[in-house]
Amino acid sequence: MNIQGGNFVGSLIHERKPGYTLPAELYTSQDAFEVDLEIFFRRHWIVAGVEADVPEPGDIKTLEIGKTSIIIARDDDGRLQAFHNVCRHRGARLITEHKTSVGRLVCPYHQWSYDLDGSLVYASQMNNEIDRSCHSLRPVHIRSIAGLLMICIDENAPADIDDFEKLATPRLLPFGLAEAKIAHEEVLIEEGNWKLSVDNNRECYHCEGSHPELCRTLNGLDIGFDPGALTEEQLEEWNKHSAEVVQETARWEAAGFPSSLIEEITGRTTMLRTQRFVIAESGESHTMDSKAASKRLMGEMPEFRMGDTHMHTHNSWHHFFADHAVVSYIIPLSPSRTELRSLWLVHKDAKEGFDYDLNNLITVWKATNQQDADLVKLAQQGVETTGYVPGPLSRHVERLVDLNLNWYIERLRAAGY
Ligand code: 3BY
Ligand code: FES
Ligand code: FE
Repeated sequence: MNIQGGNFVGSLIHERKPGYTLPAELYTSQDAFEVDLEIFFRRHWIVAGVEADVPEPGDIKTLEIGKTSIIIARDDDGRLQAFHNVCRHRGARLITEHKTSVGRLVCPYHQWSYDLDGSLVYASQMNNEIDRSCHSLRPVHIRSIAGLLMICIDENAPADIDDFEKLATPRLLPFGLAEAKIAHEEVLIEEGNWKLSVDNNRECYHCEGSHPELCRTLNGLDIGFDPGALTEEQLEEWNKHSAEVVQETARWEAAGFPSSLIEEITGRTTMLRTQRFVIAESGESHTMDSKAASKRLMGEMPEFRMGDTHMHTHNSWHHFFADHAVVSYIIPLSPSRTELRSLWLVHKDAKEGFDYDLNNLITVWKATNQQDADLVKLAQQGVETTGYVPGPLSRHVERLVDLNLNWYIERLRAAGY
């Protein structure tokens, strides 16, 4: 255990009762924050964007994970690269913008220049003094899962990214994400611990009360609902919905699009949950009228009624439709602040104002994100007071919250806490 405050965190995770939310300090303390950053954002694979973030050679984007700054670049051969944003001379930060485009990475301090594959090509005045081949930018693991970018900062990246890739690729590939473009990008700072953002995302218990726009098209029963011992009325709704899900899943799968539930969480470092959901009404997209927002189909989508391919990892959640996709991922900023970045993707040739109306494209998820941010803030306000004690999770509608929190505890234990 090499992280400060590790023993305190260790005692907290032993206190957590399955079926309940976490002890307060796991959501509020600086110690838990440091441990979380190290374990879940440096040693785990995290979602870090999409290929469309860096579509052309020379395009770069940066990402801040605590004090660690990472550059993701597309090199001259079109390959994805990731490095520490730290010059190999005296350590200056190389790139200060979130996104930019460069021919080479030139350090602002003494102008050491690096190729987009990270190799040092020129060190003014010192070119003959040093072995340039020993001073490449320090690499970070990066992988594109059919267009979704995953990085791992730790040198010993978990190997189960291979399983993740095998499972996720057939789901994502038909959406042609690698050739999509970003139609809109939005950053929300949620005033809550990152785990409260994730807890909130793993249930639809709150949907009816908070998401009028999303509830037009998303059926909350799809979010890990467990029918267990329900009333007859609830059971009737569940049975009706399940029948439709079975029928549509069979139709999509017969057409060659895997759709049934994959829930690989417990026992994994790189978690994945995905399923193609049925969209209500016209069945096309998460828009106010449920119709496709973009006239251009994504990738190899054969038609608009292709449902909602929902996917989540421990730091992200995604919805892939036939006409567009919404990719959201979080990075913790402090114990009580979390950055949520959402990207709306459309086919690269889709033209704004002609193929899609931007406002129509983003209305549902823009509203949903803000509603969720408001809820996360309320939850953080509560857990920060002495009035908070861990509360019980419903086994019908909060099964995934419990599963996720169990996973969180399990990963910390696996790391020696
Ligand atoms: O759809 C999502 O990604 C999550 C799950 C339930 C509500 N929510 C916004
Ligand atoms: Fe980068 Fe000197 S610190 S060139
Ligand atoms: Fe929500």
